[in-house]
Amino acid sequence: MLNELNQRFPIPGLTFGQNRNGLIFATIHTPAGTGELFLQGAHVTSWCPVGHEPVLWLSQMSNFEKGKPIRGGVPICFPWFGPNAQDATLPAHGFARTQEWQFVDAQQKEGDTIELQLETTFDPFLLSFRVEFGAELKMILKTQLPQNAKSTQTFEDALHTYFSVRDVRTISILGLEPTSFIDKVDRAQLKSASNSPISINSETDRVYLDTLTDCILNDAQKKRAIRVSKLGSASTVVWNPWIEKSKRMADFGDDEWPGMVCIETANIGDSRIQLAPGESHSTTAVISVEALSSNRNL
Ligand code: TA6
Repeated sequence: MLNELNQRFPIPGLTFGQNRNGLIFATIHTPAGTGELFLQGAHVTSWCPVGHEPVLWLSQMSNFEKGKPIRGGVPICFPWFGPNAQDATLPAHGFARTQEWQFVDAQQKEGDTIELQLETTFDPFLLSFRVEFGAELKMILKTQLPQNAKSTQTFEDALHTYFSVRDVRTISILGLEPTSFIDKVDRAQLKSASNSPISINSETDRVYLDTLTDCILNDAQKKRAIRVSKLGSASTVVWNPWIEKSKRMADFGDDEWPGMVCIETANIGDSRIQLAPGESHSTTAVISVEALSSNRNL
C-alpha cells in the first residue's frame, strides 16, 4: 500500500509512511511549511506554516491505533456531534474519524501548497475531504446524498480543530461576542451573547449558534493570532476541558489542558444539514496565522 501510494502520487514534499500500529499517514514538507494527515479518519494531525510554531495541538497521550480516535489535530465529526441522541453505545462524534478513508488525489498547487483529497462512504452518504497544506490550512468536507437515495437525510458535522496555545488562561477569542450559545457545562442552557471576547478560566464547552463569522484566537504569549474562517458552517464550538475533565480522559494528559483550545467549524443541532437525493453540502474551514506585534490592534 505504501509503495503504491508513493508511486501513485510522486509529488515533491509528499511522502507516505506507516506507524508501528500499521496506520498509514502522509507527511508534507514544502517551502510553505509542514503537515501530516492520517488515512484513518482523514485526520489532519499537524500543520506548521514556515516561520511559525506548530498551529495544531496533539496530545502526548493520543492513541494511534486502528479504530481509536486520535486526540488532537482536526477530528472529522460525522454524521452526529457529541453523543448519539438515540443510542449512547454508539461512538461520540460518529464514525468518520475512526473509519478507513481512501486517498483519491494529490496535487501541487501554487504557493508551495499540496492538496490531498480523500473519500469514504457512510451509507447512504458519500464523503470527500480536501485539505490544502500551504501558507494556510484549508479543509473542505463535502457530503453528498446520491440521486438514488430513498429519502431526504440529515446529519451534523464538525471540523473539530485543536489549536496549540502557550497558556489557555491568557488567550482571547474574538468574533463570537454577539452570539448566543448553548453552555454544555451548565446543563446545556441557552445563554445570551456575552458581548465581549471569550476568555477561558474554567471548563468551557459552548456551542455558538447561527454564526457565520471568522474567529480570531489571540495568543499574546505566542505573539500570534490565528484566524479561523469558514463557509457552510452555522455553528462554532469552543472547548477546553480544564482540570477535572482532562483527568477523566485516558488519551489526554492531566497537565495538557493549558496548552490547547478547540475552535470547531460545525453544523450542530438546529443547524444540522438536510439533503434531498442528489444534493450535497460543503463545510469549509480556512486557518491562517499572523504574527502579533506588541501594539497591534486586531
Ligand atoms: O467539542 C467539544 C466536545 O463535544 C466536548 O464535549 C468533549 O467531549 C470533546 O468534544 C471531545 O470529545 P471526544 O469524543 O473526542 O473525547
